[in-house]
Amino acid sequence: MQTYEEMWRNLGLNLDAHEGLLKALSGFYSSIYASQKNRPNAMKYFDFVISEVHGLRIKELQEAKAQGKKVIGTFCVFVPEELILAADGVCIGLCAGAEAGFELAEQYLPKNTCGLIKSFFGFKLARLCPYANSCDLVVGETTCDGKKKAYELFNEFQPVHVMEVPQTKSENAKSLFHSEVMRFKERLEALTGTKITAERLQKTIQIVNNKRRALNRLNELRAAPIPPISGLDSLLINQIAFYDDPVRFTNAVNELCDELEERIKNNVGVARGDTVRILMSGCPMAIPNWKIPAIVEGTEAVIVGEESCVGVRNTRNTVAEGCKDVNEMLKAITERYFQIDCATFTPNTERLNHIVEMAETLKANGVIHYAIQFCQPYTIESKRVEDMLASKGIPLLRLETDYSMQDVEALKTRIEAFKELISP
Ligand code: BJ8
Repeated sequence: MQTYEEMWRNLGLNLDAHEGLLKALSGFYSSIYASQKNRPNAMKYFDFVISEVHGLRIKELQEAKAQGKKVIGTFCVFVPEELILAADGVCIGLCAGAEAGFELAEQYLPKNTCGLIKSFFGFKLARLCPYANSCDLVVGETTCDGKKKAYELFNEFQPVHVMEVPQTKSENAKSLFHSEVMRFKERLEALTGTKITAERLQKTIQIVNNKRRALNRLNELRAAPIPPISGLDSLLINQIAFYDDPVRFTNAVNELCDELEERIKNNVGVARGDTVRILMSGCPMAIPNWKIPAIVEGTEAVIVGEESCVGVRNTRNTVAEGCKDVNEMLKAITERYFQIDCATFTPNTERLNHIVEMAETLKANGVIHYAIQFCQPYTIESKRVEDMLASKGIPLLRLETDYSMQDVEALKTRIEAFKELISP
């Protein structure tokens, strides 16, 4: 622990506040995760990774930096990880899911800003995040208004490269995004001094595709009649995907899936076959945002899927492999990323269809739509989700909440009532 303290001090963290945060995180984690029954053995790896979330992984980042590598932080799944790795960078997803630092953040941002934005801002200002402080570059994007305006202010504290992400799926918009992918490539090459060659990019496309394939494999196994893994554990794995070493992580997920396949064969799982199955849909849940899943699974229902950027929205499409040169690869990257059905796009019909498809494949009894309070894109789009699901006879509960624990009892009551309503 001594070595980590030194490292945290060198990273400029507020050691007292940081210690408080780690204590709270570890208490929250054990109360939610340790009480789960019949977890797969292979979850031990992910438990270990989370126990070292600000320790070993940060040490690895410092070692990578000492070898001349650059650490690049991202806030959105529109930022191509393949390019960062091909430029010999380390890619870290930075979104934060806790309200620590909100008061400081509110000196810069309106109170009624979504928690995700206030959280990344607050963590930086309160000097709590060793990931943000390890970054040589932070990549923002013009998705929602809150984020794009917050990056202008964030740039005062850390260099930010903003990628322009369009708001429609037209051909013009795709060309714009393609030019942004190329501009990002150039920025990365200038920062790292490493040329992104066809050989390098081909390899990193495979690395990231393999990570997505492993996560998709995990998600598909959750369609089994007896769910082999909880929603809480699956969410944790999807959260860790953003900051762990991608090759090591992929191996760990595949090992877990081997175990889950055995469980399915032997009718072993985390719940009985008649348990209420819920699909979660909506805003991303960054660590340690486990509030809703903990309440849902605390009612003895099981979450069988996440239609979210910390979930299937981030994994379901892969980049075409087998391209001959860098230009073709950049086009393939553009095609893949442009399929992401974020609510900041209009219209966003693909997402509505995809939610129905997921609910049917995973045999969900109902869908819970989750929006972070003050997130306009997802809160407004939830009406269209509701209408679409109603037309297919799939029940939906719309929830809007923040990162505080004040509404836990009220949420519990609503979720329990929904569960009763959809019980088979
Ligand atoms: S691709 S979902 S990661 S933008 S919750 S900050 S939208 S006000 S996170 Fe997202 Fe990329 Fe889209 Fe995914 Fe704004 Fe809403 Fe806050 Fe949000």
